[in-house]
Amino acid sequence: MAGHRFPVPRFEGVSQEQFIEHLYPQRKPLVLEGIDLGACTSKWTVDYLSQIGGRKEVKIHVAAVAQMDFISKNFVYRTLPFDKLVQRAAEEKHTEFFISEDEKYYLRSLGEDPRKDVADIRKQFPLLEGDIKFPKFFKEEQFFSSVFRISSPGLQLWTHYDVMDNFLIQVTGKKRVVLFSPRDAQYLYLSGSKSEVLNIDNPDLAKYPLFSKARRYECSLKAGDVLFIPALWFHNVISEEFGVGVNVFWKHLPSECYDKTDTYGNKDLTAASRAVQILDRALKTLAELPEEYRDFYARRMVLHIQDKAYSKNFE
Ligand SMILES: O=C(O)CCC(=O)C(=O)O
Repeated sequence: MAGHRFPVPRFEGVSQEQFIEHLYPQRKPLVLEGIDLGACTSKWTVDYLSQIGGRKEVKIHVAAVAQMDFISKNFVYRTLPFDKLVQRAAEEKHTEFFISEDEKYYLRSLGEDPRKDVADIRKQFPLLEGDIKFPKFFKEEQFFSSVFRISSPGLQLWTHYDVMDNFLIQVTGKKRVVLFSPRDAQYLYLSGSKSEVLNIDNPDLAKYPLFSKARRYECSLKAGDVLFIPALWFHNVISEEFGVGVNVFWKHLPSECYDKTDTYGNKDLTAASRAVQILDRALKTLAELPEEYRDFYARRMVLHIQDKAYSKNFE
């Protein structure tokens, strides 16, 4: 595939000061190695998680294929006790299954009432809390959520962005993450916060010709690695092995900028949603014009937006 590829830089033994003063302000993805994450990286085996994590019911994504697609919804939601989910996600073939014996599982843990509560594994899995330390690279009051990410081997999660800053902690297993800059959104064929291009390694360029222009940042995560994913950076995740991850979202901006009904960390900022609604109204108004005039004023509006709202500071 054509297009630019960049490795995500890796940093070993970074201090709180180095991260906050030098790395964080660049707002680019990076992998932190050697962060003290507690005992989870050695303790969280399938047996241990099944015993200590308990039998709490969790809602999971189940698919017959490895490449999960949120737009066409090629998966179903099911519930399983946490211990069963861990056991099934760790096996390649299942004797008990919902769709097929080689179905894939994905857990993105939720709050007690997902419509109202954000996920915090310390609350939903209190017996595991003592095993994991989150990187202390943001203030406690900025914390938003902590989420279990447990996936079957081979599972690929669709490309999407979130609106909060994020540490993706790889606790066990290997994962490949491909990221795209928010500045390349125009090449990603977006439907809401998700990209329509599922097969990022072998994309259908007849259908998605602009995708080859997207700059691709790539890293492999192993147990103990922490990937910093700045808000709005698109990410696509492939679990190369059964793996357990935890991601921590935190608020980079003042709390009032975020949508108060957002429990996932992926609803657009309130000012962005308002701007989009106003644009939709402007488009309805433009539709009152004959085609030749609509086209002319639409082009002028695009130029006006570029002039007034695009940042001059990004490469
Ligand atoms: O690691 C995963 O399974 C997905 C991670 C992710 O999408 C996130 O941290 O926002």
